[in-house]
Amino acid sequence: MLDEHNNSLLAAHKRAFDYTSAGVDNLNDILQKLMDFQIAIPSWALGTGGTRFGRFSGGGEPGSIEEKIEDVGLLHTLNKSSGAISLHIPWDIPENVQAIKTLTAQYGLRFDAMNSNTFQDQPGQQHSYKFGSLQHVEKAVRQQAIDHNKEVIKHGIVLGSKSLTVWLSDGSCFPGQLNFRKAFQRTLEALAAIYAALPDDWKMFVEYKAFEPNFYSMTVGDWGQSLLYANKLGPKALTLVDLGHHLPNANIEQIVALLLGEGKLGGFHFNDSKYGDDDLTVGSINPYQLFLIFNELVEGMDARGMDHANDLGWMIDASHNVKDPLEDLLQSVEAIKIAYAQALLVDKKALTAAQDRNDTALAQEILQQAYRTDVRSLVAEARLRAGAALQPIQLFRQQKVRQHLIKERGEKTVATGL
Ligand code: LRH
Ligand code: MN
Repeated sequence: MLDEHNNSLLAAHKRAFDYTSAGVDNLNDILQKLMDFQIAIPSWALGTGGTRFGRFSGGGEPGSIEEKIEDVGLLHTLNKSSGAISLHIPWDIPENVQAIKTLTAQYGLRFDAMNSNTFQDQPGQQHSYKFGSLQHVEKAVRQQAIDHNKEVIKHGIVLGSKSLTVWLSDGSCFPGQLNFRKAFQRTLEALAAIYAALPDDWKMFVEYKAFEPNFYSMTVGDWGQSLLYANKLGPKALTLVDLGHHLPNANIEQIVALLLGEGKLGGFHFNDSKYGDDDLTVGSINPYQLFLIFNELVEGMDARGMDHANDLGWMIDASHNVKDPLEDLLQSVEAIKIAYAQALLVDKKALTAAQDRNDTALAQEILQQAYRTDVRSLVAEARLRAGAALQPIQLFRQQKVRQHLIKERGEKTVATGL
């Protein structure tokens, strides 16, 4: 199917690729970097998401962790760019670990960061997280949350994961509800207990968020607070930037540059948003911001001699209310690859020279020359050389994959997650 699809599109692709690649100096280096760049797919975003106002299921959703791995395997077969799955506990507790590892390996996938969940009360849970988890005024609640995170690490160790993402919904909804200083201190001590349980070769990502589900303060509310925790915890603790977790008009590319400069940037949850934590398709609202973020990433990683593909955590964190979840994820991966390719085209020497001469207009010309270059054929060529589809969504639709999934799984299957 892939070969038939690619052969039918090859002539048009070659024309576009020959045109765009003609102007590119380090072409093979860029294509290799694009082929190596893998983005982890969230296990909680393979079904239809919803809001408090409603959820409209699309059918054929994965009803088990096995089916979730199959769906990520399908994405990876189509774009050879989704080579990892990020699990959320307890939404995805692997019953038969060996079978799960074998299935995952069959699709050429690995397990990226494990995600803990102390933002929901599980059936039969002794203590409620209504007023927080690691920040909670009661030691027993904090201990319960610490134990849960240790459980998540254990699950990750047997699966071969090498990192834990801690996102805390902890905070307050009203002035006076919380003593910020004590909440910070309790959270730090609890994170330190979790940090102590990390194997030597693991990382802990501290994910910050400006608001929701608390609407007055969040106890890990912005990049500064996340950096504070990560610095106080130790070298295995790093910050995690979820693009949707900022206040309106925040300059995320500057935050990324500074965290990278400090050697404390751990990774990303890619998505897009216009208002709040909308978890929309990557690059669907503000693709220029995504390009500017990758421009800072390439510049900052090269300045530190970092390996683009492996030295940071590249993950999607999105929710699909109106699109087919798999098409939405294919579009998100494509948008990330396009932004990365454009950033690799920036003439860094010329930009630095313009900056050193305060030639602001020229600096913008150099930056937008790269942003306004249509790099889709470079990204497609990287897929072709990796044995994937030139046009993944086209092939997904041509092969009526969703219809097949509905026939196999039915209309009503619901995937665990948000
Ligand atoms: C919180 C968040 C976090 C996940 C959750 C599914 O908004 O971004 O990363 O645990 O979404
Ligand atoms: Mn996130």
